[in-house]
Formats: sequence, structure tokens, C-alpha cells
Amino acid sequence: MSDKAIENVLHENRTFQPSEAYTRTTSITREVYEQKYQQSIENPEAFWGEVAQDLHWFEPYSKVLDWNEPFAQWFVEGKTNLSYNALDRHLEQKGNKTAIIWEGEDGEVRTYTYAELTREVKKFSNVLLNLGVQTGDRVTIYLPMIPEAAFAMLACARIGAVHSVVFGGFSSGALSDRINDAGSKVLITADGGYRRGSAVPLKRNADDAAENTPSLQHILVIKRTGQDVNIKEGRDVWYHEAVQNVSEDHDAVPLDAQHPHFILYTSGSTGKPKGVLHALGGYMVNTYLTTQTVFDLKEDDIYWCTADVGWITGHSYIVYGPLLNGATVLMYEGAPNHPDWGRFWKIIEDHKVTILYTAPTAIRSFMRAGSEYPNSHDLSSLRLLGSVGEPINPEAWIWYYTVIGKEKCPVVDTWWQTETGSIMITTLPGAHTMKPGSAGVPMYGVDAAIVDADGHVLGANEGGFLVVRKPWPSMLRTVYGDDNRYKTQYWGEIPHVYFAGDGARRDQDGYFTIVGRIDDVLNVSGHRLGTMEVESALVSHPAVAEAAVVGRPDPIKGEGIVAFVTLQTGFDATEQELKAHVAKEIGAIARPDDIRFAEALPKTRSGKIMRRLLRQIAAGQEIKGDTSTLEDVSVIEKLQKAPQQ
Ligand code: 6R9
Repeated sequence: MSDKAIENVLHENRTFQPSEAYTRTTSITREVYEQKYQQSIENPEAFWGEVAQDLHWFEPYSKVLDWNEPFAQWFVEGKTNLSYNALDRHLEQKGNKTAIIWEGEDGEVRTYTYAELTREVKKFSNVLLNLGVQTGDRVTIYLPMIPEAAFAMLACARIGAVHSVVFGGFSSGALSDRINDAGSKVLITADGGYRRGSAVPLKRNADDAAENTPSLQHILVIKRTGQDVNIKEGRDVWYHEAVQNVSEDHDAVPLDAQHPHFILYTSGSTGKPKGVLHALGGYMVNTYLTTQTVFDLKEDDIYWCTADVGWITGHSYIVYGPLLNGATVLMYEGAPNHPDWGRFWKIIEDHKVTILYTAPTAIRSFMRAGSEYPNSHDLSSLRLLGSVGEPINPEAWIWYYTVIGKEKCPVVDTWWQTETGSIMITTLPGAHTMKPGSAGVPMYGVDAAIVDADGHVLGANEGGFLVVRKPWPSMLRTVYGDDNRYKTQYWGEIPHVYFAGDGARRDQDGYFTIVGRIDDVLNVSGHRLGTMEVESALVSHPAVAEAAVVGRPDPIKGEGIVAFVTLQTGFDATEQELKAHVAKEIGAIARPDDIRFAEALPKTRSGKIMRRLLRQIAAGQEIKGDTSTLEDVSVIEKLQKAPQQ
């Protein structure tokens, strides 16, 4: 976050009370929260054991938690199935209730009742079984935001295959790395997907990715755009053909609560993304409870989370959490500005959306586009707003609250991560005073604290590291295939606590304000990207000798990407060429905003690039702090003088 934005947060002291109209509708009061929170921290096993009873277990658990730091087992010996709990469990009462309302970018609408969705998922499960997918096998999903993405995830969960969803905006290279790390047997993709009116060639990317993926046996292709694709005999299978002759019956497989539910790759401070592994039982119980509590779900809600299923928010709060609660979920395929910036508001009006959960970067884009877009739609169905993915600046919060929520909808600013699986810090609607820019208080079972580098708890308003001191059910279980990385990066930075990688402070009322990442991870439009990932993409270009990537405050994206590059002698490359190269290597989200060519990068005498200085240069700030360790001071002057392209 920029210094200016931090200043803003520091100086923002307006607070907002939930409206009386809202508090009348909820049973979760401040007292209820306090009491439950207390109980969840004092006796987590009793607390979570009771929550888990809302769900179906084929065989009961013998123990709620077995904690062998840093490895947790939740609901030991329990047998369950997430697909069963999200679908079959509701059929008797809610078979005819709408589970998914899907709107395509082209305006097509499809709806599925719980009975219909269950049937689709059973068929999808049988298609996967026919392709030879067995319990424990990994399946990579590379799809646009179409209902089949949810079917595919729920089908994997149903048969006990471990899904790894790869965001459809990632490149073929990023896709093949993820297929190889997981050792996936099957890849599920589509011919293409729509984005701002044009069709993205997913199958072509999949073909490129599959050139170097020894574990991959089949590609299952869903028809979405109808564009021409290459179908490789024996390897590729059209979904619409495969589904024709399969049975509509399938009994969900009872799986151990520790069964690996999914892998999701996310960026860390090294070049290689980590496969965050979530286990079935704990993830299920925690996403079930947080969806119900944080969104204060009501039977007739139309709930819309605008994330993509390729990110954790899409996993936990489009697919699993809402369906576990038998809610009606809206899914939208396309861009927020197609055909114009009124699209979201039209969707809300058309489908009478009651809960909207989106990201600060989207809110800032809407603000810039202008209030006339939301103002020309009927948003009166909305009753609750949520924010996720990055710190929300108070201006954006207040615009969201007034222009979208008309000062009657509480805003929940939810802090959590791919690794935490579910929401960790937030206010509860109706229960808590809202402070723009401050996420709020810990959710049930979350023992969050602000500590210094030695693990000492800091006082009110002192900035430090955000940590969690006790295990919680939806915590990651490991980094796929790398227990050691899990131990050292999450539980080894500061002894005996989970290290989130965020800087934060806690005020006198116990509210946590997240300042941003303290590691080499950028948050670009709410998406995590490692600076090292972008650097390795840059140096893979033949002309690039060395690259250093830093973040720079950006009014819309939160953070923009600035790359400092030195070229190989005798080689040349343009800024456009290098930007396009990164987009091709990783995906469009990683395209640098600015590339600065330099003769040399500022390094310490031991050869470490001084990123702190580069960050200041990228932000156009004066160089502050110690430069005495710099090997060659003149490098700095040259970089500052370099033309800003
Ligand atoms: C859910 C998700 C996690 C990182 C996290 C933090 C930032 C997320 C936030 C927030 C401030 C919030 N972050 N929510 N910062 N306030 N409400 O976004 O997961 O993609 O893994 O990113 O995002 O820096 O560490 P993920």
C-alpha cells in the first residue's frame, strides 16, 4: 500500500453502526459473537464438534482435533463427502430450490435447482470414472466461469479425486507447471470462454500445455464457444459426447476427513508457486460455518460472489460454502465492464441479488467509471456487501457503502488467504461497528495476534506481523509434495505460530488493520503474484540479463508491477516486447505496467538486489534510508534519471 493510502487509513476515524433496519433482521448480536468466540477459543474441540454435527458423516469422528505442530488432523476417523453435504443432503427439503443462477457474458441465463445440480454432478462423476479417474487421483480444471466448473469441482469431491483449479487467465506454461507439480491424470477444459466479447482459446492453451505433461492421460473438453479446436484421438474427449451414455446415479464415496480435498497454487516469495493443500473435513466445516455467519445467510438470499473459481474465494465462497448451506448462488461468466460499467448493477437488478461479495479493485474501477451506472439501476434488493482480496481504502469503502449499499447494507471486509481456506478476520453484519479500512475482529476459532520478529505480542496500534496462534479447521495441511516448505514458511518464521506474511496492527478495540504483504509478494488487482515469478519470466527472454520486479502503488489495481531490466550485451528488446513476453509466460495479470531499462541494478556488496531502493524509485519517491551498503552509488542516480516510460 502507498504511503498516502496508509496515511488515509491512519487518519480515517469515522465509524459506522449497522442500521437498525439491519440489526432487526439478525440474531447474531455482539453478545452472541463474544460468547461464541470465547467458547471457540477456550474449547475449540467442543465448539467445532458441535458445528460439524450440522453436516452428514457416514462414520462419526472419534476426536475433533489431533494437533502435532504444525500438522493438524481435524475430525479424526470421520468419514464424509463434501459433494454429498452440498447436494444430496438438501434434496429432501430443497430439491426444487435454485442452487445456481448462471449468467453468461453474452446474456444467456441458465438455472439449476438442487435436484438438477445433483443430477449434473452425478453424471459428471460417472464421466470421470469412465476416464479412469480414481479416488486420490489429481484432476486439473482449466475452465471459464461456466456452471460446468462447479460441476467438475463437485464431481471430483464426490469421487474423491483431488482437484487443482487453474485460473483460465493463466498461460499454457503456467498450466503445464501446475499439471506436472500435481501429477494430474486428467485435464478438464473448454474450447474457449468469453471475455469482453471475444473468445479466449482455452483448448489451444491446453494443447500447448499438454506437450510436456507425462502424467496426463486425457483432456475432457466442454463446448462453450463452438470455436474450432483440435481433438486428439485417444487423448481428448468431448464432454457432451461422453455424458450421453452415462448413468444419472452415483453414490457419493465416503472419504476420510483427512482426505486431500484440493490443491490450489498460489504465489509465495520464491519463483515457484506453492500447491496449497486443503483437507476435506476441516475445510468443509469451516467454510460451512463462515459462509453462514459472515454473510448471515437467509433462506431466500440470492448470493453473488464475483470472484473466479480459479482463486480460493471462488472455491470457498462461490462453490463450497454457499452450497453447503443450501443457498442460491449467482455465477457470472464475464467482465465487469461488458458491454459497459453498468453490467454488475444490471445483474443485481435482474436477479434481485441480496448479497454482493467483491474486491476493492473492482470497487475502485466502478468509482472511477462513475456513480451514474449504479444509480440508473434498482439495487434495492441488496442487504449485505462484502469485500475481499486486498486492503480496502476508506474512500472506496465509503463509496461502496453509500452508493451501492445506500447506507443500509453493512459492509464486511474479510481478511483471509488461500492458505487459511476460509474467512479469518471480519466484522459480523449487525453485530459490529464498522471501521472503513480495518477488517475487524477474528472469526470463531481464530486466535490472531500482532507480534514482532521474536514472537512477542505488540501493544495496541503497534505495527507488526499478523500471526495465528492456534490451528483452525480449514488451515492448509501442507504444501503439496513439500512438507518442509510448509513447516519453514508458515510455522518456522516465528516459532509456534502460523505466519501469514501480512503486516498489520490491532487497535484498542481489538480491530485488525491489514497493511499489506511484508514478503516479495505483490497484490495486483487482488491477485497474488511473486516478484520472483515475474523476474524468472523476464530472464527467460533471450535479451534479458537480469531483472528486478517491485510493486508500485496503483489507484485502481492496488499495486502495479514495475520491472527493472538489464539487457545482454549485443541484444535489444522493446518495452512492449518484454511486457508481452511476461503475459505469454504467466498470463495477462502478470504483465508489467512499466519496464525500466538500466545498465546495472543496485546491489549490496554481497550481490543482493536492494529492492527497498527500487520500490522507492518505482514510486517516484526520494531515496530514504541507508545506502551505504550499496556497491555502486552511481547506479541509483542513473536509475532515477532513466526516462519514465
Ligand atoms: C482470499 C484471498 C491473500 C492475501 C493476504 C492479504 C490480502 C486478502 C484482505 C487482504 C487486506 C483484506 N488480503 N483479503 N488484505 N484486507 N480484506 O484474497 O486469498 O489470493 O491467497 O490472497 O491478500 O495480503 O495475505 P489470496
